[in-house]
Amino acid sequence: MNLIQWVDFPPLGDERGSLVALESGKTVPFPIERVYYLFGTVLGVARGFHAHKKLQQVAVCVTGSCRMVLDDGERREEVWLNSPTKGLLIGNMVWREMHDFTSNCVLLVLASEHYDETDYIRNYEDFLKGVKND
Ligand code: T46
Repeated sequence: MNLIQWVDFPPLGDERGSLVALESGKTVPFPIERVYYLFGTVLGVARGFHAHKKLQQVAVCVTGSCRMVLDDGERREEVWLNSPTKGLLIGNMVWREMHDFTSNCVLLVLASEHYDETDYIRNYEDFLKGVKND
């Protein structure tokens, strides 16, 4: 399976502008239990640096851009999130880092579970051990 998996959000546009609908289990491939967004990010400051044991997410930059690094313990790839019509699917047991946020970036994240700090793996060595035991 590809490490980088995009989810397309077709814009429903007309002469007034564009609209994107995000539907649980349809445009988004899991039931959405939580939505959060990152904004007011500080230039030069990176975020993330963790993996999740169970959580699946789709991240979409609704405005601005950032660079997302994904790492499954064997492969490390990076992509730019810079379109409100393209979401990045981030599976469980994938290390993620977010870099180079533009000052206007709003990163919307759709999550398959409620917030649970015990689902986070925040140490890279622990993540690699977890991947091997999976
Ligand atoms: C992820 C990337 C893309 C909550 O209380 N509830 C929440 O739903 C979330 C997401 C965070 N928090 C608290 C936990 C921390 O005290 O908000 C604070 C900042 O969270 P964190 O340092 O984990 O933020 P990021 O930007 O490093 O990571 C976040 C998500 O936590 C993570 O799941 O995949 O965005």
